[in-house]
Amino acid sequence: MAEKFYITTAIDYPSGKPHMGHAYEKITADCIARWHRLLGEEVFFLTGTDEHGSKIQKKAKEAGKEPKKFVDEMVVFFKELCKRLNTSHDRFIRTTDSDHVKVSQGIFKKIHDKGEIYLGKYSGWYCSECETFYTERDLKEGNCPTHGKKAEWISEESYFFKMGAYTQKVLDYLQKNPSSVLPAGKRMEIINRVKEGLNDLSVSRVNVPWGIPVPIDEKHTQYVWMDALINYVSGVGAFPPESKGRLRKFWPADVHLIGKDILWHHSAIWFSILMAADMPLPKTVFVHGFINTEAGEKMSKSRGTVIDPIELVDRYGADPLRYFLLREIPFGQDGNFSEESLKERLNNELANELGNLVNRTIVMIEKYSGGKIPKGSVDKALQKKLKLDKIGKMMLKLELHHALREIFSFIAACNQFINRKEPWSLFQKKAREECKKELDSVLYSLADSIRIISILLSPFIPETSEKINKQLGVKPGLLRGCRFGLLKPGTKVKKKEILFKKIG
Ligand code: ME8
Repeated sequence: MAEKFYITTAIDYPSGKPHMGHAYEKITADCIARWHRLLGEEVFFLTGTDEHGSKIQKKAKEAGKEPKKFVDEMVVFFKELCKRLNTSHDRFIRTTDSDHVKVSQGIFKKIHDKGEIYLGKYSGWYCSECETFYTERDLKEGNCPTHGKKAEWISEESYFFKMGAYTQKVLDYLQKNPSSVLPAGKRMEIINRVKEGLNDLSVSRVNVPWGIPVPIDEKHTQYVWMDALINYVSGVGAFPPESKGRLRKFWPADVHLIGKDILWHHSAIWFSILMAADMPLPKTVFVHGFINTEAGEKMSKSRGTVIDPIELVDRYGADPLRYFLLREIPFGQDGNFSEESLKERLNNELANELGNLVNRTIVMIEKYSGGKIPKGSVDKALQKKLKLDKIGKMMLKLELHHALREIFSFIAACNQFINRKEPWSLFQKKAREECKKELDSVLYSLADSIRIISILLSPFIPETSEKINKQLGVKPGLLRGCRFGLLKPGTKVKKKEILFKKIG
């Protein structure tokens, strides 16, 4: 039976249009999901939107709309983003979906019925931008430590989750499981915070009507994180005991992919909730870095440095944007976005290295072999240049940028192979049997290598991979097809338009 792999992104606040951070998270998650499909695993990839809570309620009011109408309109942009980026998600969940509401209430009730939720009064600070409670000590001159916006004072009746009681359990779990939070530095960061102790968490609001009603007291709505985090369970199935196959098969998640600002919510809070609900914990919470401006600053609406990812796709195409983000930014670290660097990588790496290799090879097969892949054997020295094991290990360690660099070194090796073998000279001398044989083997080596390159690149730049397959006349392959010599001689190649147009 195929192994399963379940990956999620954070679900985005549809409070404004999607930004580069949203695009980056979806692209990286999609690349990982596609890699695991290549491994032959059964993959479930979940993304979506986080639609309740005071932040959305405020934005809807500012827009003069009912919250549901507001999110219905905004979600269109997020779905459009996924489509334009070519993400292969299995479900786009909205926290207003009725199955999610049911599951979210089910988990709340289960924890309550176990005696882990009690009624009390919350008095403290709250930032509606990140929907997070803060103590006086957390704030920076009265402002949210993450957003710098003024925190508001809240004093109201609230249900509390006894999160304080989970301090030691969460700490033990983090310490015993090196892969629970990655990269390692982020795990240490969270261990140190949890060591300071967890407080009981306010999990309901009486003054935020735009939320899921608390199942045991409809005056209250569920705290938006107590609703949003549960999407990872509802998105892949339903809450036990109703759940049939899917939840049982896919839970726990293999990877929750998130940005660094929400690590606390995904480790301290989420781990405690799951422990209270008697559910297994995710295998890895992977924290990616932030995309900053060219100058290394946070993208900001007021400074006009926010870039619309859909506009970038319009200008350059999805694959160049995907390639740039996956190659340029070491996965797990912050990175800067620069359109100039994107253009450089598009012109030099995608057009000159990859595009040229494919184009030259197809043209030569047409000219020197009547458009059909000749019979030949793959050059042994060239085969050795492909470090398949290394690439596989890098991908499992989520070193996406290293894996992509390694695939491109093989592309460079193929280009060097053409220059060294000079198929055009061999063609001139084709009357000599050994030259004809050598020419056939060079062409076969190149075509077979490109077939393998196309498989390896399919998680990174899927549209390009499809185009290469069409030109080579082959079907999409799996990782086990990355063995040399599998390309069928006689296959007809089809020259199409070049893969990447250079941009001035
Ligand atoms: O936090 N670069 O939603 P969100 C990279 N609804 N990633 C970034 C980024 C940037 N500049 N800015 C934000 C939320 N992100 C909650 C999540 S999950 C149950 C609920 C990342 O729309 C951010 O870290 O503010 C998060 O992982 C994702 O984008 C959505 O952020």
